[in-house]
Amino acid sequence: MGVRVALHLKGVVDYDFLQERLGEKSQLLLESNPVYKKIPVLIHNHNPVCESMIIVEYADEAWAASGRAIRTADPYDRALHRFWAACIDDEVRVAPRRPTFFCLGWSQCPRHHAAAVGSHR
Ligand SMILES: N[C@@H](CCC(=O)N[C@@H](CS)C(=O)NCC(=O)O)C(=O)O
Repeated sequence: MGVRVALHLKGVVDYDFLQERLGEKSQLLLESNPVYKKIPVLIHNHNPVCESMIIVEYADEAWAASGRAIRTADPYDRALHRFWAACIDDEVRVAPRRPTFFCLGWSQCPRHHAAAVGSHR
């Protein structure tokens, strides 16, 4: 979800949105993120970018001239953003004991997605 919001803020609307199936990992996902084998993955100009926060930062830089700036210029605000992103990541990892953050399912969780931008197939 965060990646799609970031792309929207940058005015990037022309991309393929691919969903992974619950309990399965596509060949594209395994090839695109061989280290963590997790989504989201952004594929831009055939280059995979992994990890939500890194993807958002990448989008802000790759489409710097279009849409709205996602990140603030203030270093402290940036530090706060990184803190909360890491915090949410940690909470999701312990999801079974924290129902508030529990993912609904592979294809239902708003964070369960891979987005492909450009001509990758
Ligand atoms: N730190 C990663 C976490 C990604 C993550 O946990 N993805 C989950 C879906 S929300 C996933 O792919 N889970 C499948 C698995 O763990 O095998 C990020 O922020 O992108």
